[in-house]
Amino acid sequence: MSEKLFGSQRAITIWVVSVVFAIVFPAYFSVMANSADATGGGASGAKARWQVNFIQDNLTSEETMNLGDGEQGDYYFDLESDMMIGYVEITVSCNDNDEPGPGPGMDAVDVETDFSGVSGTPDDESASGSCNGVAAEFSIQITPEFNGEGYIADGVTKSEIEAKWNDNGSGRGEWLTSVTMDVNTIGPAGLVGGVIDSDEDVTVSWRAVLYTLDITAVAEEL
Ligand SMILES: [Ca+2]
Ligand SMILES: [Ca+2]
Repeated sequence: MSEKLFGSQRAITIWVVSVVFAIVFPAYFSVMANSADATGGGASGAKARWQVNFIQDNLTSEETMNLGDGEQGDYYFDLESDMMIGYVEITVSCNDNDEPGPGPGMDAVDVETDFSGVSGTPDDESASGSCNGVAAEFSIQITPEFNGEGYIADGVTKSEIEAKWNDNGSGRGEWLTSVTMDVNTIGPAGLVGGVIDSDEDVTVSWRAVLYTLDITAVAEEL
């Protein structure tokens, strides 16, 4: 070390103080950061007030089959997504146009799902309904509590919000809906009844509600 650098007692004092600060401050902030992580449960930032929005997209598909009495139709929906999956809606609809209007002649369907080909294997659904519009309707939640509505989150970290809204990879794969047709007719059994009504068109439609997160800090109100 040259005499120029340590030319005076004051210069030495400044140098020593600088070294002390250089060592102490990073250590101090490191300890504070670790402490914040321990209480906040996440690596990114402090607890604050956030506006949480969901940027949404829909994936839809639809298939119609003509089914005779007792016939089963298998309807497949392949769902792949890079976005998070909020929920999936399945609607089964049919209209008995051979004997319109409610009554004993109205056709009906039994609906069963098989979600064994879907990641996370959601619980299967089943229902029966008349062919007078929507015969069966299911909504299968993939991200718990997701309904698409934005909200204000207070006193949490950003990473806590990101951890909450996650489909954990569920919902991808082959969604199978099986529909069995029950043709009814007011005509006498056999030939005449069969002439009046022997089948019906059944449409299954799917809507997958997808989302990405949009989180922005909100200034505290004074
Ligand atoms: Ca009918
Ligand atoms: Ca019919």
